[in-house]
Amino acid sequence: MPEDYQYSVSTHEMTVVENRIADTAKALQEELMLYESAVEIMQAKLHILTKEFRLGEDRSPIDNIQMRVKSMPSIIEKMRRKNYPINLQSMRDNVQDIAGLRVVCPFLSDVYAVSEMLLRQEDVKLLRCKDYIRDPKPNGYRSLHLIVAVTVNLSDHTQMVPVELQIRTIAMNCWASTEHQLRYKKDVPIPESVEESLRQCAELMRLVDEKTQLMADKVFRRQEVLFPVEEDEWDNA
Ligand code: 0O2
Repeated sequence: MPEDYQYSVSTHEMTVVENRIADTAKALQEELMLYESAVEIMQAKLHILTKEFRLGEDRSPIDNIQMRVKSMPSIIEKMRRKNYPINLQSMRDNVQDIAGLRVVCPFLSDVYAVSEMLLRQEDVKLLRCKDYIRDPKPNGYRSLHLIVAVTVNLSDHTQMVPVELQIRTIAMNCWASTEHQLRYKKDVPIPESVEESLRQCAELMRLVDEKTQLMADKVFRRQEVLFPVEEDEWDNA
């Protein structure tokens, strides 16, 4: 084979590979843009609810919101861990927590109230619900997980994009953040004594949630009793 022919074949091959890499990078960028948009839409929905509550009730069922789009290395790590094929379609089909929001609520009742308010919205469809509050993980983890599909309107079409919502109380968030810190290296197991202490802390947090809920019930009911006029008016109407 003449030398320059060999060279031109390999250049062609290089161009094919380069084009393929460029196409994949563009497709990934477009895909991640969809997840970023979905997070922004959900964030806007939660901000609207917060503002509405602050105007009407002086208190919001949402204390704070954190959000993120999973990084590419973290998506690939999850697909490897779960033995999913590593490609774009597999990512779309199997990884539903690329877009994620964590909603922290003051009281337990707020967790379910926020969940109901979001699921009532027409452009939010529930795909999956995992209630780790009613059914905590063996290590003590508690949180309400919803996978919802949110409508993203693009220039020429509409797409439903999955978003994971973790809705939890301040106490549940405190436990999960601490546990996450202690488990700073996922592949290194923590001692059984620490696991046990974490389970005990989770139980303490459950009691905190119970007690704070009781206080909230008393305080908010007391406010209703302090201003009974409107209620009487309604009763007599
Ligand atoms: P990151 O960086 O927080 O996103 P599935 O998604 O259903 O296929 P998975 O991943 O087991 O499978 O779902 P699961 O159990 O509902 O939990 C997903 C997320 O919940 C985790 O995301 C954590 O954010 C949180 N989580 C679940 N269990 C625990 C726990 O024991 N401790 C703490 N601190 N958080 C937990 P990632 O992907 O692990 O990481």
